[in-house]
Amino acid sequence: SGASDVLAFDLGASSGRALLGRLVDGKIEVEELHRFPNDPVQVGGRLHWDILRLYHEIKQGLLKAKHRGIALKSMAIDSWAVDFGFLGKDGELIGNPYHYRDRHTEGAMESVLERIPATVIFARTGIQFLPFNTIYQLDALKQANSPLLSNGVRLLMIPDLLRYFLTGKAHNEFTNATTTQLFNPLTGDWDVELLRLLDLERSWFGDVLKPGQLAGRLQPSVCEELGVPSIPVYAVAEHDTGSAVAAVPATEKSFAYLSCGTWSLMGTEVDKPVMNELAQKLNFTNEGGVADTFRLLKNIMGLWIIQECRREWEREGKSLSFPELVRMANEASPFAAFIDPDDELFLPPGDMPSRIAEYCLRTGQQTPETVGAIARTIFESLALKYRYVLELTERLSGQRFGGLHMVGGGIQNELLCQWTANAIGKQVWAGPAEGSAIGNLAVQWIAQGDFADIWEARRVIRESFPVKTYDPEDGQRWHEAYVAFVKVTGIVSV
Ligand code: ADP
Ligand code: LRH
Repeated sequence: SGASDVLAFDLGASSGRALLGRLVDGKIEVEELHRFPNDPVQVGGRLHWDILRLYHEIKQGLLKAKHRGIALKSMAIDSWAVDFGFLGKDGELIGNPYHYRDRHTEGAMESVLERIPATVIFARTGIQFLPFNTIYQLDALKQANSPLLSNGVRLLMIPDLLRYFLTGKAHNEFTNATTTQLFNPLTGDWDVELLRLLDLERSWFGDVLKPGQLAGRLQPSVCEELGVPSIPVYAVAEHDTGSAVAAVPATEKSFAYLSCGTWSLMGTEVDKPVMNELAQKLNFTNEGGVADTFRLLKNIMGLWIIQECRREWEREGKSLSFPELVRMANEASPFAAFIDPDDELFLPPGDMPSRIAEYCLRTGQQTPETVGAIARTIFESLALKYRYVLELTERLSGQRFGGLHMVGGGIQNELLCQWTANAIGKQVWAGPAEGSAIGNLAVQWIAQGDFADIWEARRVIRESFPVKTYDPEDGQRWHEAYVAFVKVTGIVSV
């Protein structure tokens, strides 16, 4: 066991995992100590986090480290953005947090935008308009007279909440705070004016920790229960996308990335948020990052669509692995149909094959019928949408990128990586797959002085994990496909 052993918990939509990180001879070694499901639970038509089970799994991860004789120096948690829980005045969690894919936010964004112009919200936050942002979830709760709001005294984002269970200390963390669309990156604080306009309590929101700040230590009751020492718990980039981008093994200061998991997040890292009219019009976001950077990026629906197809096929009795789906897609015929992955049809959980059929019908296309044809339509359409968003990123940032860094579990889909290179006509550099967890580890090491800064961390990540290069092929064919894709989907071409 080394002096540099740190533990990262990364709670993704496809699973949660505990990754042990260790520095050996100037390189990072990782080991997955624990992996566990993170399935939302539907109750009475509402979709919830299974938050206490996740807390239980975090404790299991700590126990596994203990049983392996590992003396952890610290730990940290990251997860997806926008979701939150409320503490009551007794300091206890009120209810199970809602999952952002719950339908209770339907119409909430439109309703808020009738009261507050989009330009005002964007000028104060720089955050893209997504119907499930915390701001709209809160407004939906407000309109429904939710007891959460009448009894809640403190709002904690999911990693804030789990960190609170571990340490007894309630803080908000910066990267996640920005995703609420209630945080002002120009003042570096919660936006009191937006809170006032929406009649939300300023006192729900606490002091904001930056990634790398010490958040607390395991509290006595936890140490006693598990029989472990009181290790430090750090605030890292607790927004998983923030951690994923921290782990991009870039050498150049200005680079394009695609964090490829349940969501596809594509953009570039900037020193200052880009909050002009064009950014708002293209619905780009400026999420807080590590080392005082921002992520100028756009959400793309991502592999969620194939995940949900797979779930549907499973319900029908067809059990298919991701590698099988990739193989079947490869055998199907090319460019048979296109979808816009970001059509709102695909946001809620449900029967995706039927929704794809519905989309094709609506747009006058032949419906892909077989599993392979459906999977191919999804992967090709994602690759084509990546080209679109990469071009927007270049236009907005005034940069030309030599290639695209891909991180996240989706890079195990080599067909998607190759098609992405083909669609964008540039090299793709894929790795590491556990981007978020590795970014989480890296920020802990920066905090402890093992790395001087994020750039040293990125260099070590590059030297520690394989990065696979994909050269673009079939340029002409993919360009023709792009033209067809733009026409069918009706997305405005740049
Ligand atoms: P998240 O962190 O959002 O839960 P991940 O980054 O773990 O997601 O990525 C999960 C996705 O990666 C899956 O939806 C799947 O599409 C893809 N994936 C994972 N493993 C493989 C594999 N062996 N082959 C192809 N695709 C894979
Ligand atoms: C990716 C992610 C993304 C958010 C979404 C809710 O996991 O955090 O950055 O927009 O989930």
